[in-house]
Amino acid sequence: MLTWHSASLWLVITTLAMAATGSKVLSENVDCGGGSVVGGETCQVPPDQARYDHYRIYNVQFDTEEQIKLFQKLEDESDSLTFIGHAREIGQKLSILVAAHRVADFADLLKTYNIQHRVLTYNFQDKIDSNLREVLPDSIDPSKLDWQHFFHLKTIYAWLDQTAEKYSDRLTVLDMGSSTQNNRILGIKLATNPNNKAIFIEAGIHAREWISPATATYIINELLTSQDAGVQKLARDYNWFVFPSVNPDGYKYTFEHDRMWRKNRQLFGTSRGVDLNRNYPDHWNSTGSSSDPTRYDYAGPSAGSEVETQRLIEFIRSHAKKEQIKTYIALHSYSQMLMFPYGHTKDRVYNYDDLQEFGKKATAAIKAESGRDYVSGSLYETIYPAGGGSMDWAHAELEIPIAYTFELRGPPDSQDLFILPAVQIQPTASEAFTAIRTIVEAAAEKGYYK
Ligand code: 0X9
Ligand code: ZN
Repeated sequence: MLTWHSASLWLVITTLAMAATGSKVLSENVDCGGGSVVGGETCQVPPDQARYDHYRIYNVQFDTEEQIKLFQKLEDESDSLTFIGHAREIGQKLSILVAAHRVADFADLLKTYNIQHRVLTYNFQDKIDSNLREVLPDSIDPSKLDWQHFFHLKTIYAWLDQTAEKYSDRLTVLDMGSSTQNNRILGIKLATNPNNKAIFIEAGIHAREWISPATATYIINELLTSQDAGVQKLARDYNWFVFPSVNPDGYKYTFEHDRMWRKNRQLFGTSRGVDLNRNYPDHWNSTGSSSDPTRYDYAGPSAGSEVETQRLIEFIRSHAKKEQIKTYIALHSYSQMLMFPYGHTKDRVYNYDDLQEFGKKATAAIKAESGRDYVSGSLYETIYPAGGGSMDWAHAELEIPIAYTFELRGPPDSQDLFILPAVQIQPTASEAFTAIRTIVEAAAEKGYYK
């Protein structure tokens, strides 16, 4: 008879052997969660998926310096609290995803230090479950791609191919190369006139921000099919480069294993991932990023260390001048913001006044269209200091004068964080496109595309 000790030793040995050979866990002798070990076909191996059952979202407000210091320390020392932003100033509100096993302890802390707060969500897994029901299977025909559902990378890429075939006079699929895990980084070029100035749109650098790739495909579709004379003019007068998923490994991982994954999937010993929006060679690792691979904002071992960063840098370097790229747009979520450089300092870019003016016009256009409030300003002033971002790099190194980063829906006190319900895809993408159109038209008036 096996004793408890020898049984667990057996488990350790088999597990190690399986890990070493990379073999799959077998369906026999598996504890399926009911506590009893069953064998054979009656028991399914649970999928390797992160779960967020009974995780809560708290929205806290800081009224004293002491509270701010306390929460800065808390963010540093805890990996079971996911801060959406950092504790920085009095009056600031901040959302924090609290792991189920920390709820009591966290609630006690709020009480002890008299911190104003609201619970936005009691069971974050519910939000994820409904969101996953809004994904169409990766086996669907790409012609079924719409803006009422979310789509796997495979479907998005098949849709790019199919659309390029349909509009072969204007549209070509471009390949930046492969990611860390050998997924392609595909995008499109929409061009009607080689002399046009060009606009570059980067989406999906943060894996969990699914509204970003969805907005990218929406924009491509609008530019091709809209009956609006203004949109048709935009498609005619400018050439467009749109890359819906510049972090394809991360995007796939959010569908298969962890809906909340943000970084790429590069391996660093026991943990994975570089925040690709901290990895660019512009004030790299100077502020608002981490040198610790376990953190969500890990800047990487060196500037431009990541394959995905290198592919994008090479692409922009070789196309910016030749294709006259004058506008760089990075799509993120959430918080409803429209931001321009710099990210690393409160110093102002040479065209600060223009970027501020176009940003204000764009947010007013969003307000008029949907009633949504977006805040605009320099990145440093609007969200938080952050160095090594793609937009700052494009503006600084390649002198692309019009550069913006969007934080799309939901609002700063969203109950779902990055898990935007699919009914919001169409209106979110539409208002983002309206904002881009407003920026481009305003910049054209000021002579930026001469
Ligand atoms: O932290 C980020 O990278 C962005 N926010 S998000 O919640 N989408 O992760 C803010 C943009 C920082 N960007 C640059 N410094 N360019
Ligand atoms: Zn982001």
